[in-house]
Amino acid sequence: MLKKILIANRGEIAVRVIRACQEMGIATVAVYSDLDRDALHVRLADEAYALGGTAASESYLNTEVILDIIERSGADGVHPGYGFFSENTDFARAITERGVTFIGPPPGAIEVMGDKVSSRIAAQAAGVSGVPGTTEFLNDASEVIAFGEEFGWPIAIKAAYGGGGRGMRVVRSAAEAAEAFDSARSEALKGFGRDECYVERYLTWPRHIEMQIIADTHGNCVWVAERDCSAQRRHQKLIEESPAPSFPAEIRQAMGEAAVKVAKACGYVNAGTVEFLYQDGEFYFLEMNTRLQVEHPVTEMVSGIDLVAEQIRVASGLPLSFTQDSITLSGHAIEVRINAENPAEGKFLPSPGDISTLVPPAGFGTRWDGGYESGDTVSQYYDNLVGKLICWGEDRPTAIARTLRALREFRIEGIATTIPADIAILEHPDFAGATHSTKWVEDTLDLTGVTAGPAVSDADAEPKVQRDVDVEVNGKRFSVKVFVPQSQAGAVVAGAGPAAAKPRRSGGGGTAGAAGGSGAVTVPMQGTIVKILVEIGQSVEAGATVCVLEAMKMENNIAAEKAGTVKEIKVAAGDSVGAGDVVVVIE
Ligand code: MV4
Repeated sequence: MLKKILIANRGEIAVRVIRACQEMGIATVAVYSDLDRDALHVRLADEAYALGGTAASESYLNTEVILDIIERSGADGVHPGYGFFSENTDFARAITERGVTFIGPPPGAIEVMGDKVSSRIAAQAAGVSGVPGTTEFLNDASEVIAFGEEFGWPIAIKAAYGGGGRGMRVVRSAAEAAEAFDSARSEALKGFGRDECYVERYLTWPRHIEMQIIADTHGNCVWVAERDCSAQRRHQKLIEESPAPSFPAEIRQAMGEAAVKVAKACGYVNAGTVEFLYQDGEFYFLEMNTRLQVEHPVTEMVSGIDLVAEQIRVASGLPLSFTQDSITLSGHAIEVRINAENPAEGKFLPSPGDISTLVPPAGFGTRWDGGYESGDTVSQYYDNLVGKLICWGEDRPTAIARTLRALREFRIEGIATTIPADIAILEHPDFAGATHSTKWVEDTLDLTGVTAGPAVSDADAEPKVQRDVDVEVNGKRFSVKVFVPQSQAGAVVAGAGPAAAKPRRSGGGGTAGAAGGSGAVTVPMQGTIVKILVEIGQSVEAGATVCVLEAMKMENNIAAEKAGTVKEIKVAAGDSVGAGDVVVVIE
């Protein structure tokens, strides 16, 4: 059994792994960035080492520093959590080359499943089909039309090297094929650097169901239970549950066996998840996640299996502590992700800040996997997941009622959270009736009446002033209110001149700011610069995009508000920026 485990992560998953280690008598080593010096995971670990740096790229993704801390701490195992290095083969190899155990799958399995095309081919070879479609890359729109005529409309054009739905285009008739094919390819090229696309039948109202599997080094590979993750928004999961509602036992058995086939096909070891789309009694392979997932607790609550403890056992060379036949599933579990986002008017704007009060709910069947306590700060530099509330009941209605009670009991102040939106989802008859699909939150649920939770008391921070800003998100223009620290209030914000000077059309969607702006182009919200689209000396028109900002989990085009010549570029791709920061200066 491993003796000392370094957790190469932060937040709630780091806390989760530390707890499992402590219950197993394994020493724990935490790592922390400058901002996380006093974080909960640091407070709970036996030892803690500074990574230095603030942004993830400087700290939790700094391979060299982590490898050095592994050496200095004498850790004999590393748990990557999820995100960060959890699916990075170079990181896994660098660790195992040093004789230290990577608590996860073999690098080869990560590689096969990390690429959508190879994972589809591997699954197909194992007898597990994806949605009917082509495995060859498309050459021109005529092939799209031929496929649609043969398999029926609508169809989906997908980026072979894409993910998260980006680059996906739905084509409803031959007339739409050419334009859809071109835009899918150009978005794929822009987003992923590769424009290869393929085509599938489009499932109009699918459920997103994933199967938890775990395999040891003694030839045992089992499926544990499925999770329904259909309550999503822009490919971000909000609520997950197990078992999947209205899911026949024979489908569960067939999906479980299919997931095991896929795992065995790539020589999988440790915990993993095989994702499927489910519609009209049929399921189709979507992709495999070669890591422990955020939503693993719902599986633990219905099976009684501690998946992290099993991961550590498997990594230590021990067999699974259970067999396929010994697994018994009981009751119903629901997980709600509590994010530091303001769901008001359905906008889900990031809401980092100091948590003045955090008192999680408790009681029968109520679990809180949190990464923060009262007095901690949610930073704009990391994922804004505060924690997960997981509730168990002997049946789904009870689990829903318990989750609603717990959400209403939850006390969290100082930041806005997604709790009001979670309550709206759980109260909705479509959710209770399990008639929702992956499109329901965005296409059907009406969140306009939803407001942020208890008053966000932000007394300590610098007073903020409201700025009206027009931003472009995925090609669509939004008018948003941003609250920037008073000291930055004078900054001119891209796409919106000084609030006072800007006549706003009713219903938002204002035009770019006054041409007479200072020429300092700034960003309206915190985020990370993805790419710079101009050069020093280049002439730009008013409204031209000068850079792309990743924020709110999407790419936002930051536009010049006046024509001129680029005089100064103050940022580079990968830089983190805060609301109001100047990124480009135009003369
Ligand atoms: C689909 C689909 C319907 N039909 N493929 C979106 C992200 C990517 N992982 C696959 N996705 C989808 N592929 C066909 N042929 C619907 C989706 C989809 C989706 C899938 C899973 C979870 C959430 C989703 C949200 C929107 C669309």
